[in-house]
Amino acid sequence: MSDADLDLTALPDDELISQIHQDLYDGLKPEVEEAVHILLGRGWQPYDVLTQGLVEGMRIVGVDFRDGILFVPEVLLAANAMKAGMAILRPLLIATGAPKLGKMVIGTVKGDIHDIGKNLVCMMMEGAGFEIVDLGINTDVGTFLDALRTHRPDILGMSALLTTTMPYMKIVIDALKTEGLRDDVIVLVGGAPVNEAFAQSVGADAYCRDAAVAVETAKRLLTQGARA
Ligand code: B1M
Repeated sequence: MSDADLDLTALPDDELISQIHQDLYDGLKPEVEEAVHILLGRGWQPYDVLTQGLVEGMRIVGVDFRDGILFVPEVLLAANAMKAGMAILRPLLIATGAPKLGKMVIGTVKGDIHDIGKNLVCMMMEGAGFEIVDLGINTDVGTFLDALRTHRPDILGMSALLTTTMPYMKIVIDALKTEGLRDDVIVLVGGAPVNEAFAQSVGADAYCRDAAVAVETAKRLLTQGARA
């Protein structure tokens, strides 16, 4: 049966989740959108659709990208399909009516154009009650500094997906120190190649493995009034 003939509504939940993985892999945006709607219609929590469907699907894409089975054009299609699914979930994830907890400025660092994970962090933080100033991708140190001065956030978030761009986090943190801004802000870092030890070595306050951890960590450090 071709994908076009497949009736997604007829699939039980577990098969529909597997189908999302397949459709994400194949970059089939309308099918991913339809499956997300179906699961929500069946009463699934947006967070479960996100993590079990979209994030897991993108993990599988990442493995085959790494192994040279998928290439940039295919991964771009997958990323577009993922973003379309996230766009459906976004209003649901942020419409919690949670009281405002604080403000975060966040960006993907210079040289890096990966934004899916960062966008997910933005969505989850917004849902938890944080005001977000998203600087986007390829963010240079001047843009980070300007945003800190303009928006005076409680938290600075940085994302890097490449081993070649993660050192840029240290450039930003060093600039914060030079400019006397480091003590004013909690610095959280994340992204696939980043880890706890790296976060410590560059002088961040914490490493966040995923978006949910980013929310927990932000709340915890704000409560503790922690700054580096
Ligand atoms: Co790229 N890419 N990519 N890519 N890409 C990776 C990162 C890679 C690991 C793939 C691989 O080889 N397996 C590899 C990096 C290898 C390395 O550095 N060691 C790689 C490469 C090599 C490249 C290019 C160099 C390829 C090329 O051109 N030859 C190129 C670089 C472009 C550039 O940035 N200058 C490139 C390009 C692309 C696309 C444009 C095709 C596309 C990006 C589309 C987009 O983002 N709009 C893409 C994609 C999609 C990926 C993979 C497959 C998936 C990334 C993703 O979206 N994951 C990725 C493989 C992988 O990561 N396994 C890969 C899903 C997302 C939900 O997870 O981003 O990890 P993640 O975010 C998580 C956590 O990390 C954390 O929370 C998020 C949500 O839970 N988190 C934070 C992230 N940021 C945070 C910030 C925080 C807190 C938590 O702040 C508080």
